[in-house]
Amino acid sequence: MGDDGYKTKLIETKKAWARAGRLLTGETAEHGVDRLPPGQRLVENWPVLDLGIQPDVPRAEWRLLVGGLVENERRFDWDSFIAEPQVDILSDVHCVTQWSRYDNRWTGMTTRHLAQLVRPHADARYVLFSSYDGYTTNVRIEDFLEEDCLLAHSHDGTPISREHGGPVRIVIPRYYFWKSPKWIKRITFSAEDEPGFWEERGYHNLGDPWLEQRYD
Ligand SMILES: Nc1nc2c(c(=O)[nH]1)N[C@H]1C(S)=C(S)[C@@H](COP(=O)(O)O)O[C@H]1N2
Ligand SMILES: [Mo]
Repeated sequence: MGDDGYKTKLIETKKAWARAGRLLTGETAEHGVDRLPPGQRLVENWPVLDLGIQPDVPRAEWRLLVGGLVENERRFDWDSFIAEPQVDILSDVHCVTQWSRYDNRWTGMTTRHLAQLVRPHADARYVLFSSYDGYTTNVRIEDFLEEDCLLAHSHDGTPISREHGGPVRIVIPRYYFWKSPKWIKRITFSAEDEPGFWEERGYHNLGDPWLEQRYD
């Protein structure tokens, strides 16, 4: 996919940062020791980052297809999604553009519950995401199945707004926030890894903020 129609200037700036290795402090922090990862600053507000497209997907029209290397492909609409067990999970957000936001309370279905429903094959090693704005990203299956990962529909007790990725977004707290796709449309379990939008544009394939894995 090209960058046509996206917020081209921002994308060019972020690609240039990746090339220059900007924002790397050279420090490392051990996960869980310091709460703020190296090179990050704490914010109280919640910045919006996207490609300049914020798809308007009403709950009634939202569909999510979960497939690929699974025993039971599933297609969710809002009612079937919300009928599954719901949990609240508190986590911190770390964006590669250097802001972090503590104590976000997300409500939704855990990725572990989803995996129980679809039953990924043993050779599924990666999880690939695609969204209603055309955004894509990728994680390893073991990271997707960490116990704090979920498909979230609410944040701090209110439905996730359109700008923040409602009706449903993925939350994968241990990585930079670009690994948490908004407006989720499709989840594919795969034997092969496939770099997503930012991974193809100079960003790290994993994106662990504690190791400052900002750029490739
Ligand atoms: N579908 C989609 N998901 C996305 C993005 C995007 O452009 N489209 N941007 C990513 C990036 S770079 C960040 S930092 C976070 C921003 O989420 P927020 O706008 O809710 O803060 O969403 C991530 N998920
Ligand atoms: Mo980001």
